[in-house]
Amino acid sequence: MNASHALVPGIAGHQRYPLTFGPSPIHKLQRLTENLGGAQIWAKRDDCISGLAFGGNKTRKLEYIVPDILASGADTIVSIGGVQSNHTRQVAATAAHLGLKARLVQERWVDWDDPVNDKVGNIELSRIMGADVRLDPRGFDIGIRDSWEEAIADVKANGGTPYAIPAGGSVHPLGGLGYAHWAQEVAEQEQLLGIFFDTIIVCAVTGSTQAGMIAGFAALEDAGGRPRKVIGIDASATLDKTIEQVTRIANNTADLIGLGRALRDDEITILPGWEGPAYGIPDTSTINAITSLGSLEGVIVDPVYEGKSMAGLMDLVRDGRISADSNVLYAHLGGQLALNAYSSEFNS
Ligand code: 5PA
Repeated sequence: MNASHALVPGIAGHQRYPLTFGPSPIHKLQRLTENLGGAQIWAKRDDCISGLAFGGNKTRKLEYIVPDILASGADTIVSIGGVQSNHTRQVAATAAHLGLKARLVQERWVDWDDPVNDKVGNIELSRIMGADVRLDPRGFDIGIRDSWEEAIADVKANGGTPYAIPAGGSVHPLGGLGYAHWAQEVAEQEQLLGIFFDTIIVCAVTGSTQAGMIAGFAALEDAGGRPRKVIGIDASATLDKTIEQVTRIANNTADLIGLGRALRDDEITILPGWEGPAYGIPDTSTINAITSLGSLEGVIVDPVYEGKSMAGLMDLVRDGRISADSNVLYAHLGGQLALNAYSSEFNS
């Protein structure tokens, strides 16, 4: 497959409003590769993708949602996440960039009593960017939330015109397109680097990141590309819901890009084992992954998402479940700002 064939058919038919600098960089994690002694490990850095409040995976998803926001004539984007949601921070940045208001519901998704949890990191930045941030005591669930529907109704009742984006942008009809585009970007970068990544590792919670990748890579494969595995690492600790949501969004995204078939079961892989005791709570494997990657590479991952997917990658490479002749691409999706609320984990 040459570069001109490295296209996800159908993605070009969807409008994209640029919020990113361009393709996110891919680089080798050489010292981690040597340390684990197996597969070759590379990272694609969506944490370095944008100048809008540190970017991350939601910025890429929002690129395909913004045209619809602008067409709707809305004046207020309404969205939801946990107290330290990366998604709501990226919605706040996008709203500021577009000159719109943001109304953010921050639920108590994590039982985490760090005294600065609702003051620093993501939530601090959302406040700086002028979002209307509302704390809500309700707990974690990746589905549609009453608190979010109440916020939408409240904006309307106060004369505003809301545009609603669900948690993680995932259940939004266009939520998977950003990562279908990511698949195309990977194929183009592979041509430049002269490498083929047979295994992708990605953190999964609300699902549209992995779902978009699955749809995008299926389209590349159907267009004659080599098969590869997209391994989701669950960080929701509600695995069945995440599998169901990834499957639904992957099929919806496949329709949007004209795949012309349903996705097969073997195209959807989400592994448990590194989610820790609950969503948002790290365990020893999470903390070890964070400190190992930090000390080996100077690359930072967070305790809610990327530390868990990195812990999964490390174990899968170490124990040979990912074979030593593999080229692995770790999708770094951002999220480091939440570390500000987890300093107690790194005091020694
Ligand atoms: C998030 C999500 P998905 O929700 O698309 O599966 O992505 C998981 C994920 N890595 C992985 C980072 C850094 C993330 O922020 N974050 C949510 C948020 O509110 O921030 C949607 C849960």
